[in-house]
Amino acid sequence: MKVAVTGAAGQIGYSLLFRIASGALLGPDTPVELRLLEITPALKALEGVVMELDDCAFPTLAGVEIGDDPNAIFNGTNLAMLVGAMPRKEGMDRADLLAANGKIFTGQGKALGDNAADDIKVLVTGNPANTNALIAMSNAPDIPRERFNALTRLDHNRAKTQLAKKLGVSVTEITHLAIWGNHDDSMYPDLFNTKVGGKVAADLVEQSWITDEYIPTVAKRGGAIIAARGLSSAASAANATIDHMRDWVKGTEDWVSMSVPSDGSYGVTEGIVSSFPCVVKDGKYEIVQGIELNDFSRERIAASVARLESERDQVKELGLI
Ligand code: NAX
Repeated sequence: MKVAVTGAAGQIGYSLLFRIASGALLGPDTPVELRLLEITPALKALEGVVMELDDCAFPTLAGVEIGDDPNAIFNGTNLAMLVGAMPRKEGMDRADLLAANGKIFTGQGKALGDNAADDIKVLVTGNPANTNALIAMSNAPDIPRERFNALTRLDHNRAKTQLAKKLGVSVTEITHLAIWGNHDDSMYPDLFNTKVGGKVAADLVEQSWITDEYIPTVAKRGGAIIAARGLSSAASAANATIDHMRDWVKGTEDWVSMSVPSDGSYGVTEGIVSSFPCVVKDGKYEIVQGIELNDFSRERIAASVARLESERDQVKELGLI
């Protein structure tokens, strides 16, 4: 399997590549060829990372190719993890950030459309992930839309652990958890459908805890990690990227949170890339249907979807989609 990673010399890349190469993504029996994209000034650093990959002698690593040309790197790619993005710099507002990333994701979307394998699956981690996925998807009209996802699995994993800690249970007891909406501080973890040892999670905690502690803790976790570590989350983001792609390829038993192009389910505006509870079978995800959402959940989801609509409108105005 040819697995492309962009932003490969970055922080997340430094965790992600070694896990993919060691078999954590596709298992011990599937050789992977890594195809690593970086901007030209970062290629030297990337060469160093490749030396370290060599020095691991991973049995599942069949080869590594690096470069700064997306057309060459995406050639024949089966799985693409789009991690590299333009970070927000001082003086940049959200519109500047969307425009700067727009250039990257229009180009990479086109390059994927022109060069990737027929079974390509694309997962966007680089922020603003949902809208970057929308841009890439819109610029690759020959790739089915449902092959473009964005990462909300890190929010999902954070939400699971915070709930497990509150209730003093193992994460393995928690099922049917899902993040809805955008990967930003408006994302909504729904505890009214989450089960803990068969019971409804929301019945085991106070509503005030959900509103005032739980949701803000999950939403602000990235900031808390920056405050403590001096750097943004990287190993956990790499882990979530692997979790999402592995489940998309290999299938799921429980619900997982995936940001996918909306088909209008639950009133989420069609076409935007929003997080839903999903299950995967035979390499295809489905948005879980028939979930009951109470007024609180509907309000929170609508607020997050409104953010996504606003980002979509901005990138439309910029001519990126
Ligand atoms: P780094 O700044 O360490 O690495 C990013 C790398 O991308 C750099 O090496 C840079 O040279 C490269 N890059 C920039 N433009 C590129 C292009 N056009 N083609 C190829 N490579 C390019 O950031 P890192 O900490 O690794 O984070 C990467 C992205 O993940 C950021 O956008 C970040 O905001 C996002 N995150 C997303 C998360 C999520 O849950 N969706 C959580 C973690 C993370 O914050």
